[in-house]
Amino acid sequence: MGFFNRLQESLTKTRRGLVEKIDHLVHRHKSIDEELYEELEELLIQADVGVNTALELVEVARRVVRERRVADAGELKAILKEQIGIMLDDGRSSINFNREAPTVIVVLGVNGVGKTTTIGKLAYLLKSEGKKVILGAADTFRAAAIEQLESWANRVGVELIKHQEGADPAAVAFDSLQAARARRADVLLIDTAGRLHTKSNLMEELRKISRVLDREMPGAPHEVLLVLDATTGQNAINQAQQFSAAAGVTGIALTKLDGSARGGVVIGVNQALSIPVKLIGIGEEPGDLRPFNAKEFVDALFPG
Ligand SMILES: Nc1nc2c(ncn2[C@@H]2O[C@H](COP(=O)(O)OP(=O)(O)O)[C@@H](O)[C@H]2O)c(=O)[nH]1
Ligand SMILES: [Mg+2]
Repeated sequence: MGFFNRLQESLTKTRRGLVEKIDHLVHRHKSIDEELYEELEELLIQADVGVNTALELVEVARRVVRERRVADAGELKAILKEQIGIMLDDGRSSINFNREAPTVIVVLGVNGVGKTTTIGKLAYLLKSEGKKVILGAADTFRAAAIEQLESWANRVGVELIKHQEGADPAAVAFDSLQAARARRADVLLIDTAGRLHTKSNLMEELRKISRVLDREMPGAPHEVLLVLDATTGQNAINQAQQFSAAAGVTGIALTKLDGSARGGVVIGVNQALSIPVKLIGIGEEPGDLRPFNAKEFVDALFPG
């Protein structure tokens, strides 16, 4: 099965919670009135697009309906599909590759969202594009975290730079960058811890990693990817707010869209912080990560 079909399948629950409800709504109403807009707003909020984004979408729908003199409620679905596509397609959804190698990508996020797995899958994706990839194991909090990344490195066939458990993550980042340069790697992917004793501690550690990288290679990291778990809905948006305030997030990798009923969060996350979603994860296998494409996403969500 191709990625598009699997994406479509992985959005089944989200489609049920959003698109099929829109279908029912417009069938019940036939004509477009105030009550319809109110129900639409509620339905969007329930589908995890977030309150502000829901309000914004309904506003946009109203404007389009007025401008195009739409009378039939049945046309509302196509308008929403179109406008969600426009919202998501902000032209910044691809990974920032630096002109000078290596491109340094730091991966952040709370425990369990899928950072390490996303790095493994991203290494696989980049390698399949002919790029030389190195991984840096800067989540030194637990030995198991280093081993997990190492097993991905072996599985995908890329090199890993690691220190002992408990080592300074910034030192691992520094050594990884040295190694990436020495071996002429195209991309360095750095894993980080999701939890320390306190949150301010974690944020300080992440800032230190960035400082050390920038000192070694001005401009690095070129991408700070925040990993968010799509099954956590509004929580994901809260995490995005916290991390982006502290760590200069440049893009989002949204994982676990497979089996999530909360795929609407893609729209909310993108809008709430104006940080583009760059990657989406739909499973645990190496091939289950894909650059985010707004058109592909809305086509999978709103088939037909
Ligand atoms: N179904 C599914 N599971 C995922 C996805 N990404 C990660 N996982 C699983 O989520 C769990 C936590 O992932 P991990 O990479 O260890 O998270 P980390 O703590 O942020 O590094 C693991 O069991 C992964 O296999 C995804 O896109 N889909
Ligand atoms: Mg991890």
